[in-house]
Amino acid sequence: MAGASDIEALKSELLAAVDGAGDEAALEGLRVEALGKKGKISLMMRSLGQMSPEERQVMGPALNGLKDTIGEAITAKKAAMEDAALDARLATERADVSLPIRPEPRGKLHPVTQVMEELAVIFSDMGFTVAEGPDVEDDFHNFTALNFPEGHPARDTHDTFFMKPREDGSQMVLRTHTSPVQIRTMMSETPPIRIIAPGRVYRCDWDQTHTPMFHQVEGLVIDKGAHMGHLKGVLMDFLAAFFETDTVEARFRPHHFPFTEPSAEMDVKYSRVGEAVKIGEGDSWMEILGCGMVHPNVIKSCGLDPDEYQGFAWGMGVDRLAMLKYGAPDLRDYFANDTRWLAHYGFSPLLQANLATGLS
Ligand code: 2U9
Repeated sequence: MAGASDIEALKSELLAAVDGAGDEAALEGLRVEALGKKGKISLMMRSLGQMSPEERQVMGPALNGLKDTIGEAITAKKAAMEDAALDARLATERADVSLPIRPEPRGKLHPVTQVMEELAVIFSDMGFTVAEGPDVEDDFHNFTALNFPEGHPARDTHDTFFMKPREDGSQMVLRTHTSPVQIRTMMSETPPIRIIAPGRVYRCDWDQTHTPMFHQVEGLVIDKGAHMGHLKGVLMDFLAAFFETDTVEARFRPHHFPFTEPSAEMDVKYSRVGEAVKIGEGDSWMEILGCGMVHPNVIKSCGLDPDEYQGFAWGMGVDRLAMLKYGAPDLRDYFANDTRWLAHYGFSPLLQANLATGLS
């Protein structure tokens, strides 16, 4: 029959075994061996029945105490094993968030993409939305609706790329300006309209300042009370934001476009700073964009009443804006796909243009 010394011996033996258990399976084996139905402690408990009441009074609590002690030791050892496993996993999976990202970013945004982003940010802030349309256009949207009469010499100044004639004799063109986008918007939406239309345009021309494909951004406002004062305000605010200056000095010279009446070219004062220019200082004037009030014939072509609605519009070259702001001097380099040029003149894709922390 088991005595107090047997209980002490079993306790030491089991505690040592729990302490030495190498993994959770060994621990589970120990639990069965000690506390299971046929375990050592259970067998000892069974012998309580053969004891005298006095012995039972001593041995009963002692055996229950042993059962609790071993149960607690197993639970504690199991928790320690789980903690150690978690610590080991965390050590192998640790990430140093202060390290620069890998692989190092190598791609750059093209200056034209950067300028397009900047334009969208500036004009969105003024309440404009960005509109897009197809590169291949029909004659109506590219010319007729914009008040270029058929056979009129103004069509020739656009150096148009014509597609193969279709069976009915009509010919699609590569759009020579983004103005067809505004035509489509005026025909499908109800004023007030405030949009910018950035995108690729095509003209058959190739030298240091002309490429057969280039980028334009045009803007259009159609509303009942729109006037030249609004046009001037929008353009002055745009130039100040884009060239990041408080002082824009501008003049409007009368000009002619078929789609606007009156029409003007806008010049700004500038000085040269290395390859780029500084707008708002200096003594020279530079033409920056064309603009005007939308011609009543254009408003009529889009199904709107020119006695009710008027509007203003402007257009400028995005590539030229990029050259002025960021200084890459030869337009042909913009489309040469030279990664050394892009590494020098490109922009980080991780730094998005915004008005709060700066455009570029
Ligand atoms: C609609 C009505 C009017 C868009 C305009 C200009 C003046 C202009 C040139 C600048 C340099 C093109 O890239 S460039 O060669 N554009 O001077 N564009 S007003 O006028 C519109 C457009 C659409 C319905």
